[in-house]
Amino acid sequence: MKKRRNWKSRELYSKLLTPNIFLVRLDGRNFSKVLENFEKPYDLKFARIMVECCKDIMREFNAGFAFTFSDEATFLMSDIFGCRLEKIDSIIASEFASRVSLRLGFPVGFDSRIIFANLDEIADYLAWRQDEAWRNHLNSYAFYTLLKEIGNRKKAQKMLEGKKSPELHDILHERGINPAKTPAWQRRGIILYWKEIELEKEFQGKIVKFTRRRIVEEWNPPLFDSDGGRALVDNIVKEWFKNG
Ligand SMILES: Nc1nc2c(ncn2[C@@H]2O[C@H](COP(=O)(O)OP(=O)(O)O)[C@@H](O)[C@H]2O)c(=O)[nH]1
Ligand SMILES: [Mg+2]
Repeated sequence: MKKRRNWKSRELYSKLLTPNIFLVRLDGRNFSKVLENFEKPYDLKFARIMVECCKDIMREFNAGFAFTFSDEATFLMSDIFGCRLEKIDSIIASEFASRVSLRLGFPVGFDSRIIFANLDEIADYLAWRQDEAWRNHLNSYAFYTLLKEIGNRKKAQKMLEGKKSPELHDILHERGINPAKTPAWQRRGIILYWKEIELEKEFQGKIVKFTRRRIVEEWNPPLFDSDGGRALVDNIVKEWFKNG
């Protein structure tokens, strides 16, 4: 048999490892095009699809939480696939993308990256993504409001170029839109996490108590930069460890 090069040794990245606990963030590829025919700036149907797919991933890989807005989702995970980075990135992205595709009814893709975070830094990471959700929200509402008014995408984009949050606020207020009154999930994102709930059922004539882990969907999360937000994140992490 012809001698082959040692191809196994060319799998140069297969030994890259993640830490034991890490965050994974997925982002939809080309979703400004993919969601062209969906409700703008926000489509509740699409947000529900993202939430359902996040729940699937949480169950499949016992993720500690999922935080999603727009076409992105972050998961807290520990020690899967021997912490092999290529495996984790590719499997989580493909498992998520296949589920979103099935629910949308056409094929879509997601990229994936690993983020190193200590447990006491997770609220800060989430606050960072929540800032992005808020910026997106102001931008999208301003863009679609101007587009409706002037009917020209390029002109609407031009009018928003270099505008900071207070100016975007003004554009919306002048047109009767209060960006602090839109649905909370559009401004703050949606967090999903595990909670142990007590249940009881009758067994051989007796009431038996037992606990079950359920995923809670929080469509109105606190600001992760607030005391309430940090306390929620602490609890989520504790609950995950208890059952991990
Ligand atoms: N119509 C619609 N579009 C959305 C919604 N959520 C996200 N998107 C689109 O998805 C894009 C996500 O941003 P980004 O990842 O930077 O863009 P991408 O590179 O095209 O995926 C947004 O700019 C929107 O165009 C939604 O609920 N409705
Ligand atoms: Mg995207």
